[in-house]
Amino acid sequence: MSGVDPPVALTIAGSDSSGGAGIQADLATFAAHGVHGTSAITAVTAQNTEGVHGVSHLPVEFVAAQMDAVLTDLGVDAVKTGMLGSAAVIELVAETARRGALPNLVVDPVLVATSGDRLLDSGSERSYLDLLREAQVITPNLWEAGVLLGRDLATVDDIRRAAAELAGLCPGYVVVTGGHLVGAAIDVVIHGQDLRELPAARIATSNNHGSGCTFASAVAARLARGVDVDEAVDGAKEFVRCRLRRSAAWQLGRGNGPVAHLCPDDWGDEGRSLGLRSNS
Ligand code: PXL
Repeated sequence: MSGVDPPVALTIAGSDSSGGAGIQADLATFAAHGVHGTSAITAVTAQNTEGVHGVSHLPVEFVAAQMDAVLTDLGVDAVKTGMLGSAAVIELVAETARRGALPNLVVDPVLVATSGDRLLDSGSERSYLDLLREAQVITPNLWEAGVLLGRDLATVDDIRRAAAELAGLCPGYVVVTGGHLVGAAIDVVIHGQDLRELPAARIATSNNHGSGCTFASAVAARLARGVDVDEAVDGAKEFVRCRLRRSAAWQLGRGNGPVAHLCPDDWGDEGRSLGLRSNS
């Protein structure tokens, strides 16, 4: 990156036609951080706020072609993965990471949509374990952590134990997000022996579609800007809360509406475009 060039981030993820989650959320989040967004699209979903109507997977070779085209040319500073869709694509990403080609890798292990619809071929969950080993940060929510570990999680104590177990599988940072807890939305962050809890009052809204993608992309964007991991996680949480507050009363669609990606504050000076201020 030269002095005038923006940092560059790559998202490897699926398209969400409703614009709340997936590639659409990731690119909007990168832009809000002053980070140039690039993408390798793994699948296209036909979905709205009520659910997923269909999924069309791209051939794994074409996912690889998109990744190669970007990685060999643009100088990528951070990479975020979302919906990978199949074991073959998960293995492709893990293999590319093992070659050292995916810097500052943030893995959001997307398994199911907010609506409960599956976003990963059944039986492919185990292939995630290989990819977790390569990540600098993983950001499963309560349900995803439960699927990865093969049991249901419901309480903050469950999250603490799950995060500690996942830390045994991922040498990077494990962030288990508690947005689906009943009560306060407590996230647990573990790196090695260090455990931190990030408590936050719940923002009462059903417009949370895309909040997980936005969180993981905000972490990746901050890493691309050279922010350290703890600070990136804290800032990303505040960034998502700001957006959840902004869209809390929206009535877009009949189901779980999108988290706000339009934030007029981002259009101000560069300091504000980093989303480091939590204007609501
Ligand atoms: O929120 C996870 C997610 C990721 N990627 C795509 C999605 C969703 C949720 O609906 O549609 C494409």
